[in-house]
Amino acid sequence: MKKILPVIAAAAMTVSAVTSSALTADCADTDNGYLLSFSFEDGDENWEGRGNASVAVSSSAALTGSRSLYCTGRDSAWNGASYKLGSNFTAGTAYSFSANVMYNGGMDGELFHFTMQYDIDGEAKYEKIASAELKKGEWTQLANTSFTIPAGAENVYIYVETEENSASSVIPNFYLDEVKVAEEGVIIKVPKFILGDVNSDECLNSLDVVSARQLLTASEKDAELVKLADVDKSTEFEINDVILLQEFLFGKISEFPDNSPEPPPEPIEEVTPFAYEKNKQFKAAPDSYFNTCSQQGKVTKETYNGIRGNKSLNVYTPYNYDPSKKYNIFYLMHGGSENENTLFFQNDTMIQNLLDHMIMNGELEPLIVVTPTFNGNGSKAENFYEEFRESVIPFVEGKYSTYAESTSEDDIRASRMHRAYGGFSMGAVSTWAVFKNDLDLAGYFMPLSGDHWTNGDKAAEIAGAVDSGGYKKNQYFIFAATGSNDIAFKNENPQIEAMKKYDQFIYTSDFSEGNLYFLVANGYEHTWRQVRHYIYNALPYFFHETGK
Ligand code: FER
Repeated sequence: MKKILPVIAAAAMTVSAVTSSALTADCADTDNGYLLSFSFEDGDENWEGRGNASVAVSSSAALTGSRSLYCTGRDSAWNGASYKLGSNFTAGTAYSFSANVMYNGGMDGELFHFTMQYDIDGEAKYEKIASAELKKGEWTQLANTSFTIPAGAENVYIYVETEENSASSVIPNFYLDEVKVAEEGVIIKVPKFILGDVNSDECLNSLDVVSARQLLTASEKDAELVKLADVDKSTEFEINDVILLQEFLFGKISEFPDNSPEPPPEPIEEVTPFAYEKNKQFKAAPDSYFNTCSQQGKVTKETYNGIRGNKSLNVYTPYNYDPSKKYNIFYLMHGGSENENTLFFQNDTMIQNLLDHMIMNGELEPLIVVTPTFNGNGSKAENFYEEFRESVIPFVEGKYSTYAESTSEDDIRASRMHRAYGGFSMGAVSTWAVFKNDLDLAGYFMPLSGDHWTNGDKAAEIAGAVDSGGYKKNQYFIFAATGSNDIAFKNENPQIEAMKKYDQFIYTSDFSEGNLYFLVANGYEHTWRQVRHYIYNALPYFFHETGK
């Protein structure tokens, strides 16, 4: 239905009638008196991860504006994104609730729930506010205009989760945006982006001209309003946009000109090609590679204050490290009863010498290698992935030059094909946990002599992480290794065999064709003196795929 709107032009004060197709929006009121409204443009707004899940603001997807809340690391269907309602909400009263959800991983048709948790007489209860089956990649609203917070309820949370009895074995990551709560009966609409609707009432009229003029002179301009007011999409909001808006409302122009800037060219892929072997056989590094090299890199001890307190780590920068260049980065974790110094300062490691020789001889591109630690302050191999995400990557990559444009989570994600994680023994345990929980942060994994520690199905959990994140087979690579006499062989080998049965993995050391390989060195045991040779074999295979 077309609606004819009387329009008063702010400049000319002439009355005119407009019949443009852009004006079909229902101009009846939109109730903006929300009791709560979250759009996640400036932060997580006190939303929290539920269970083992984490939440973080992301610009990878948005229903409105440019950001949403991204929920990752879910181990169970009940894990999700959660918010505690304040004391201004009254038990026994009904309200209108709305949340918008989108996911990319796993199967289509996942059933999502918008749920309330509350205590009655100290006992936790759960009730669904709204549910819907989602299509992958499509934002869907979960809403209920009349949901009563039960009488006597305390500690009331609203949260988003997925169906416990889902047919899919995958527990997908998801995005959440535009969560609103209003008085009972209020129909909370899915916000629409209407160019020129500067006062966001889903209706184009002279009031928008008034709002646009106010915005023009405002000292601080809201970025979302500027997007609505920049009707020619020039990325600048200027007087010209206000004039265009008036001309449009007068019927002088029937559409806004599109002055969008040319999109920037696709970035050139910065990976070097590599002659992979399909069935790489173990080859020991020359003994001389562990002696001091004529072209030495540098090992720098750094201290940082992270989520598990004050800790230190070591950073290897290659010979002629140039902070104006970008470097691939490999995080390498020690084993049990070892520490961040093990890899560089022991006779049976001296990894810096190995790296120096490989780089000098052109077998390895110059890269940064970091040896953090899972010791201390409640940190352990199985939970290091949290500190890796929250503290270690931001600290190291804020200081050293990698492919991360900034230390924002989005920029770290965007550079994941230039980031690797590996480790020995308990360090391998940490590697599988990083694969499971931080697959959005790294593309290459090197578990050496160790398996995935879980009470669940090892291979299913690792394959499940791929689906949760919605990754393609050319976006994650595992080069595992151990020795035939290594005590961990009996643990790692069955896990790899089980993983081979999953569609997510194609077994080969040619990473242009597949993504999983297990190198076994004949007779080698559970010791760095031998294990360090696996790095010589595996590391050159990393960082040659774009993931595109
Ligand atoms: C394994 C993973 C980790 C393993 C041993 C470890 C024997 C670590 C042991 C330790 O540090 O004590 O698969 O197999």
